[in-house]
Amino acid sequence: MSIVSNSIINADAEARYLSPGELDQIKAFVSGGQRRLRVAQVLSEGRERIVKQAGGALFQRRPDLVSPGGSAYGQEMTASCLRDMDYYLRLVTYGVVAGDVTPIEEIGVIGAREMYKALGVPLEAMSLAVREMKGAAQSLLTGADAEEAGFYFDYLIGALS
Ligand SMILES: CCC1=C(C)/C(=C/C2=NC(=C\c3[nH]c(/C=C4\NC(=O)[C@H](C)[C@H]4CC)c(C)c3CCC(=O)O)/C(CCC(=O)O)=C2C)NC1=O
Repeated sequence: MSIVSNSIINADAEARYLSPGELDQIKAFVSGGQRRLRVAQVLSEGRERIVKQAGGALFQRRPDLVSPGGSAYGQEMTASCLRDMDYYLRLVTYGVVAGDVTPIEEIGVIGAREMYKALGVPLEAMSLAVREMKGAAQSLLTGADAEEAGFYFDYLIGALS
């Protein structure tokens, strides 16, 4: 789940001490800790604004989604769509904190293709929604913080397309 627990599991499986390489990776993880926590906090606190802004941008770009016959048409469907966006933003914060895409993958990517297919929701539009969230999130972040968050959004954009 994180580099720390993974390294310990791997080392203990071989009943050995953590290797210099593993300790280096953990050192990098720990020294980036303040940044990751700061980014996760900004995203968590900005979640309403990020989802609202990105949702607006998505429906402006893809008016077909909220038109009759569209996969987010009607108040309830639009609400489900925005809720899914909030789910994925939450998963991005998990990834940022863990310094690892595994939580995003396990909770939100595995099986997503089949699920959205069954629901009649185009996956590529879900990916676009995440792309819009990345844009909205980056307006709240600068420099290396924006890059840190961008990595997890990019992972998700790729995984959902
Ligand atoms: C945290 C992990 C997790 C995910 C990811 C998740 C997704 C998820 N999205 C769903 C529905 C939905 N998802 C959408 C989403 C969209 N429609 C569009 O056109 C857009 C492209 C997109 C928004 C950007 C919509 C409209 C529904 C409702 C579909 C329906 O009721 O027919 C459903 C079906 C059940 C329900 O409505 O709650 C699930 C399980 N649930 C989870 O627990």
